[in-house]
Amino acid sequence: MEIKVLHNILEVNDRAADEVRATLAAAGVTVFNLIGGPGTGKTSLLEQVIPRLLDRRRVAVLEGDIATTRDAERIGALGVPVVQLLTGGGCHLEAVLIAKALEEFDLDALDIVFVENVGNIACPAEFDLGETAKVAVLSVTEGDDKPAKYPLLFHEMSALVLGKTDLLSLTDFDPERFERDVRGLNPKAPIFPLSCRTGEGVDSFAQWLEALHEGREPAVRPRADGDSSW
Ligand SMILES: Nc1nc2c(ncn2[C@@H]2O[C@H](COP(=O)(O)OP(=O)(O)OP(=O)(O)O)[C@@H](O)[C@H]2O)c(=O)[nH]1
Ligand SMILES: [Mg+2]
Repeated sequence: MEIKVLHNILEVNDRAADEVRATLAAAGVTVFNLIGGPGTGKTSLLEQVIPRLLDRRRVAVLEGDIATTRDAERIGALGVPVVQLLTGGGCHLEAVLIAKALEEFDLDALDIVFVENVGNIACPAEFDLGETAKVAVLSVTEGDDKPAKYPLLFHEMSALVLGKTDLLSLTDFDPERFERDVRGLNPKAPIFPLSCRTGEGVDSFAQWLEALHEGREPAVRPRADGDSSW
């Protein structure tokens, strides 16, 4: 008897991700997959960035959470289309769910879709969603050791947002050690220190998003000297 083997969940996911990628390419839509632990400031970042894009770009959001529609309500208040994806316990989003959710949007009427992944620094990095770029979202209050302890995300990311810089002086976060660890894992991805409380640093991240959408920036580029404002 021939036993059928489905090799692994990642293989199935990768096939769905390829289909998502093809659909997005045909529609000219750029997708940013925001990944970071619970409470690092992913939704706050979207609340800051989206208003900076809206006079030039048509934006929509897929909100991933285990439970509640709270983040989708926050994004809905910005006046952009949003779909809440509830995993019901799952710790990451998968491409099949993204494919289904994208059917809710008129992709020809969009430029940029943000995916806010489930708050988790480890599992979401393993799953290709067909996105244009993965963006790691960390904050200074989590500690500077997170890249070294959870390396996959930092290998996979095209950019890194380091949020809550307004709180830096209250923490023992060491920017030099952090950057050294990040560069050991990913020599090229730009790092954007910023604060969603003061707005400092948000403009340069928004400019990177647009440049990548327009093809002026590769998904991963070397960090320009003097980029850091911490
Ligand atoms: N001081 C300060 N607080 C911030 C900043 N960004 C976010 N916060 C706060 O951090 C908390 C979590 O922010 P969220 O944006 O909800 O975080 P999240 O990553 O979307 O959280 P989950 O979706 O639950 O994973 C909130 O109380 C925010 O007000 C910042 O730059 N500075
Ligand atoms: Mg959130």
